[in-house]
Amino acid sequence: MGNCCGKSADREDAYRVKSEAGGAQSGVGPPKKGKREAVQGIVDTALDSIVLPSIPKDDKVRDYIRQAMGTNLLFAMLDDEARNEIIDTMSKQTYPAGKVVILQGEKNAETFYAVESGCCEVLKNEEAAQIGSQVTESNIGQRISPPKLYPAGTGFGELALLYAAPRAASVRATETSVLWQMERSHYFLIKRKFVDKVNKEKLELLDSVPSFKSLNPRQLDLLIDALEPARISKGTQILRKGDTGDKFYIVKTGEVVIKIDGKEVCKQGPGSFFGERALIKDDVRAADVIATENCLCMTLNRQAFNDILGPLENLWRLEELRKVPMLCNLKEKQLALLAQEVVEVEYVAGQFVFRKGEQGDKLFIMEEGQCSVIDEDTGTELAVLTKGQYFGERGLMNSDVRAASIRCDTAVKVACLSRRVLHKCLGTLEDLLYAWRADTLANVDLLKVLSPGQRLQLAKNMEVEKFKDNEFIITRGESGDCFYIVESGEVVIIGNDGIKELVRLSPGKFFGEQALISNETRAASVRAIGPVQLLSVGRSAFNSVFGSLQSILDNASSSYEKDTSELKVELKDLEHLAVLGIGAFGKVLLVRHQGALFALKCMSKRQVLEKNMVNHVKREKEIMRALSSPFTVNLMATLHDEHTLYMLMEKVMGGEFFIYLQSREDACSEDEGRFYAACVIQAFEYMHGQGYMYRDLKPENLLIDSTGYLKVTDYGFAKKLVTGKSYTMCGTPEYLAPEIINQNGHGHAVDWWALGVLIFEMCTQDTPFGADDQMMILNNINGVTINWLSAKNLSVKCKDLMKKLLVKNPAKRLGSLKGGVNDIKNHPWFADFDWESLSNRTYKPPYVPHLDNPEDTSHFEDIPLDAKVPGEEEFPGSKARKLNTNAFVDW
Ligand code: ISQ
Repeated sequence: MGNCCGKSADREDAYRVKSEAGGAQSGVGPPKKGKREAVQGIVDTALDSIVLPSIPKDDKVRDYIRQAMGTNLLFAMLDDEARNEIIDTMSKQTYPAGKVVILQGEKNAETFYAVESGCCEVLKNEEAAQIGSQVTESNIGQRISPPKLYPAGTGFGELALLYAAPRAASVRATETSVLWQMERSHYFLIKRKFVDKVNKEKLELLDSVPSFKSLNPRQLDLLIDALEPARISKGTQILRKGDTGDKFYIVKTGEVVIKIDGKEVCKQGPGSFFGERALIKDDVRAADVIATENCLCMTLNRQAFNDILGPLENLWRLEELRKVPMLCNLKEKQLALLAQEVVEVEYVAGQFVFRKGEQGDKLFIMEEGQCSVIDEDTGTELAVLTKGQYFGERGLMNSDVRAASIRCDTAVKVACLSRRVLHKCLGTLEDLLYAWRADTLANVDLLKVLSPGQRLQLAKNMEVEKFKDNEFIITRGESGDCFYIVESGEVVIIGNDGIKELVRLSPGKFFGEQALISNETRAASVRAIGPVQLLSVGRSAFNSVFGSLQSILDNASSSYEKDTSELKVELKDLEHLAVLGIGAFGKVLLVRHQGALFALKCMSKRQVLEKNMVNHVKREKEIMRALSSPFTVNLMATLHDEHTLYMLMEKVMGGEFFIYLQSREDACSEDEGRFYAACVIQAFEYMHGQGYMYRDLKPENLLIDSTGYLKVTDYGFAKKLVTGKSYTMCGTPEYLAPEIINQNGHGHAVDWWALGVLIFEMCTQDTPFGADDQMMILNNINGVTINWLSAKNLSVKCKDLMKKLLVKNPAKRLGSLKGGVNDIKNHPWFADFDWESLSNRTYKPPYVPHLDNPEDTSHFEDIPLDAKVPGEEEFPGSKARKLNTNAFVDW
């Protein structure tokens, strides 16, 4: 696959591995290209070990270097301070005429060169580039046409500052040349410090705005990306009294003067802001604002704000709704929906919001002013209500006879939510309760085999059972036939000694699920801690609705649903049947274990260590362990022996999607592309929901299962990200999002960018940013220069979706806005797509691989079991070196 099974690249079209294309089903179609290798830069965690040297140089040299950095995208974002800092680190080297600076194919290159004096020329050995053989000084090749020279004040080799790609061509000094070298680690650290500084400044600016006080750190992070810099020159009128506007300004540097009717009200400097009301509604500007100096402002417009977080006033209301116990189980999106529907009602002092004895069906939240809760019969004041407090919540459940009156002590504004609106948005609270229970059931491994509809049905069939403090719910040794979910309160599982508390289970947790399959003897006792409410369902009740769970599990089309935590596997029990894939440091085999078939990924410890991939494979293991979905390849077990690491996975027998696409004569139709994109969206929705971003989407990392559905594999670059951003440069060049290339910090939005690239590639057999060399690809991505010519026959809707995914600013990209993945699922391109049937796998896939039997490997390349792993020859003499396998003790 992409990383494990791709041969390392070493030529111009560098990261493509040409010989592997075609595979089992090469057909006619356009010229085949090889698989694309993933790349990786410095990982975040290595920052602390980087030491920055300071090498003196005079101003003239600094000017040359600055000129060489020029407008290159890698330096474009840096300010003068950061540029100077990086120039400080550069070291000097003099090359006599004819000396080679860079050798084509060189791996692990890390240096950018700036020419102070002399000149260098580019040379290329085309033949070596074609067949991937080694270039040396003696077969260095010819000048390229047109010739490319690097005179004083220019620079070359900048790709190496991003990641370790083999050098695309050689560079040799044509005369004595003085070059200054910049190292990747120094560039990375300075860039990182710079980005941190910029983001910190932006955060401080946002933090100082009172209206944003209710925003949480995640929301503020999102806004950081939406802030747009605006350089305003001295004398410019920024706002004009009486104009309407939708832009909010924060002054970062410079000064503005605020004037009303020509009279100066005040002058404001850095940190001040104006136009705040424009974020809520079209603001009729109340004053003139004029720049008295050149200013740098950060601006935010209402549309961007609303797309990202929704209306500002709703955010505050959402926070308030969350405090109402009856609504606290609702999901973020449901609360957001309600917040939108809340209406504001105003009362004057002395007016009653409601009176004792009236029928009520509304919840109220105080927004402004003060009310008293009074018992009119006795004339007593029971409580005082101010901003943020709520009342009348029982009216949401059923018509409530108000137990007291609410009288306004001052003018009052309340936010009001009625039962009718709640029902309209989300259904009855009873429905919501069932939905919540169904969600909980989705966490039970054994029940993942049920469709969402079946889980809802089960939720409705569950009984409520109440237990008192200390009461035993289950006793060890008794035979049980009931499965339980904790709905409220807490229970404790007790150890074999009958005393030791093993674990406490809070609402949403469950126990006893094996009882749904067989009359299990309870392995432990479970006791209530305080009053507890449980939901239960017995096996016979379950069977009467759904039939036996065991037979549902047996009939499930793939093995992902099975609880494999108890799969005890020993290497000697695995029968090797065939090779499914082969690559840089291992093979994937089809194996049999106790009659069941699996895929076994085998990775040489030596190769993993020597290629510095220890963290990569460990991360892949941890993430695969954490994930389990029909749209991801699921891990059953990990094993290792003296030389090899193993990952036992479910088998996916329809072949690699990359090979399937290559074998087609034409691009996918939009219907076909839509289905495959939908599988990836389901996978990402699940992964993102678990907090993981994937970061290496490409056809090479997708497998077709026996039913024709796609599964995502290869998790070496996936990462859990709850808040904040990641800075590690990784992925596959053609699929990299701009924020990865710019190293500005990236999050889940990179996967939605990659989805845009995938849709383009599936539907055009071309890539949107493709170019002859990698730096050009990266420049195309950075400038969002899309090759629309290749997509000219695609529908307007398809192009519109791609345009909305291939948006440079991650904060404005579809999938990352307030509607999340639903914005993609609801895009017109998916208008007639049946998402429900995709998730319950009744959707008819466009292509179902023909498989004669479960062991049929005809969709994979025919590789003998004893085939050599290509990477083995890459480290000559490495076999003689002693291997330190300590790195794998926890495998
Ligand atoms: C088949 N099934 C599961 C995983 C795989 C990984 C690589 C190649 C083939 C595979």
